[in-house]
Amino acid sequence: MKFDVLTLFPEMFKSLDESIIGRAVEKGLIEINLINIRDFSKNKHKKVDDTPYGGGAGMVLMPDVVYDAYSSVKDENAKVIYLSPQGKVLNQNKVKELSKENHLILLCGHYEGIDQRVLDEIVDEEISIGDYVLTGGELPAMVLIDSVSRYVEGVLSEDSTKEESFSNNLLEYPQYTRPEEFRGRKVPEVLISGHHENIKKWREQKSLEVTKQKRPDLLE
Ligand code: 4FD
Repeated sequence: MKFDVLTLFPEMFKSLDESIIGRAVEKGLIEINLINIRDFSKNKHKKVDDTPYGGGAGMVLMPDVVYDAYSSVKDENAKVIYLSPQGKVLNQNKVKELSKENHLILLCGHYEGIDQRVLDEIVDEEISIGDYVLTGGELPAMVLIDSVSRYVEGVLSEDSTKEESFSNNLLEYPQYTRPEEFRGRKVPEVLISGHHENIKKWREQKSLEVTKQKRPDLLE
């Protein structure tokens, strides 16, 4: 899976060098290519934005600069995603669907906005990571890269995406490790019993219980 990220702040993506995503990049399972939109400014001062037609506060990213950044990576088979609070809210089903793509181009906007004409020209899908506003689309792009990469073959161990939260519309059962007693709290007896069938039943029961208590909306 290849991710091309169009951003004014490529340095923000350094956190993806860590842990599981960092390892997936090293192993060549995913590729994260950062494109600094500013590199495509035609201006000697590297200007990328201008005042909005019609007046008002703030600045607007100029369409030609964004289009040239896009042109440097575009490919017929790529899907272009614009991260914005106006997009469809991301969920695990959408994540799974996106993981079947080979090439995603992620466009990170800003509070200042991007000229609508270049959005109309290049964007295939507008996605939001939740109903709140951030200073930029970079954190949402990282959320998308992380969540999608988990479904790329080889990134996680064999069955770790099979039993996790949301995979069956239920939350995960609680986990325990040593010691058997911590501050007076004991590990549930059944988990120590070694009775695999009872353990399975207990975990299913707990999954349902936890979901009812924390996220009843998932059961509706
Ligand atoms: N909820 C999200 C995405 C981006 C963002 C921006 C238009 C603001 C929240 C386009 C307005 C981008 C989200 C940048 N905030 N801020 O996914």
